[in-house]
Amino acid sequence: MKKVFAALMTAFDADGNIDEQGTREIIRHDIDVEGVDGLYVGGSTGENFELGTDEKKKIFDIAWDEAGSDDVELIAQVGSPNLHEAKMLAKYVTETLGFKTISAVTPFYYQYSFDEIKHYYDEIVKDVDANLLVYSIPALTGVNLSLDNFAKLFSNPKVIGVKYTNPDFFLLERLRKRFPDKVIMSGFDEMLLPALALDVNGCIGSTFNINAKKVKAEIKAFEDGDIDRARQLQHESNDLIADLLDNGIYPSIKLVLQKMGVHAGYTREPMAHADEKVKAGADKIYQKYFAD
Ligand code: MN9
Repeated sequence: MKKVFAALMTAFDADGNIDEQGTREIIRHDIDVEGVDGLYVGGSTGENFELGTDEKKKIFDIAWDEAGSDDVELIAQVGSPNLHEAKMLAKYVTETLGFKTISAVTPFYYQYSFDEIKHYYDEIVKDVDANLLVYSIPALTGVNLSLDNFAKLFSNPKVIGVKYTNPDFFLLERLRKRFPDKVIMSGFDEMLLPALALDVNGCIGSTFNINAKKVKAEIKAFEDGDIDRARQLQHESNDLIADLLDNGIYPSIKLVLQKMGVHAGYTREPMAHADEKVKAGADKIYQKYFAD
């Protein structure tokens, strides 16, 4: 069966410090209640690009300590435009901790040439015994990789695939056909069904922190050939996702988790804390989709 990974959230206290206990509770909820197959640690959903290096390490420490011996796969996102940091974190998660798979966002902010991007990936994997998934999210990074760019990145055997957070399904189809053995993980939860039709290997997403059971049912329906059922489940998930996006996705997922008894804490500034309107919106979402 295709794998479902939660893009792990980070719980922060009201001052923006990492709330270790809350983050552990999110991990336990994802594994024990949602039944995810894996966790993607240190991604956008973990507010990773708001963190300092020691804080990034702390998140990896918490995830490894809490879930390292669980029957789930763990992926550590180590990338950023700070290549020295990315290389150090790659070593840290694989050697000090025991992550087998790492991922790195395409370097952003400066408009790096493709050769610079290729060099970045080769450097990150060079001295570590780990496989890497490119994290491609053009809407947030501005970095668009072409099919030939992917071919060059994938020519490094340690670069085993991509977390594909991109609505370009023509490129997704071309990638799948040209690289049947590479791992392609779908990154837009609301587009899972068309991605399944193009034979992705699984999915990684923020909303799977609260909605993984329905997503697993959708994947099962798809694999059983019951496309009507799979489409119905995607419609239901997308009603939820549309409401979450409308109310502010990260604070809303955290507030829904809170309602589920998980101390998911606050988002970190500059991401705004939930005000009364957002809290009321999240209450409504919880009542509509999760209260029984
Ligand atoms: O990890 C997530 N991407 C971002 C992937 O949050 C930037 C997705 O799960 C989206 O949050 C989700 C809603 O658009 O698909």
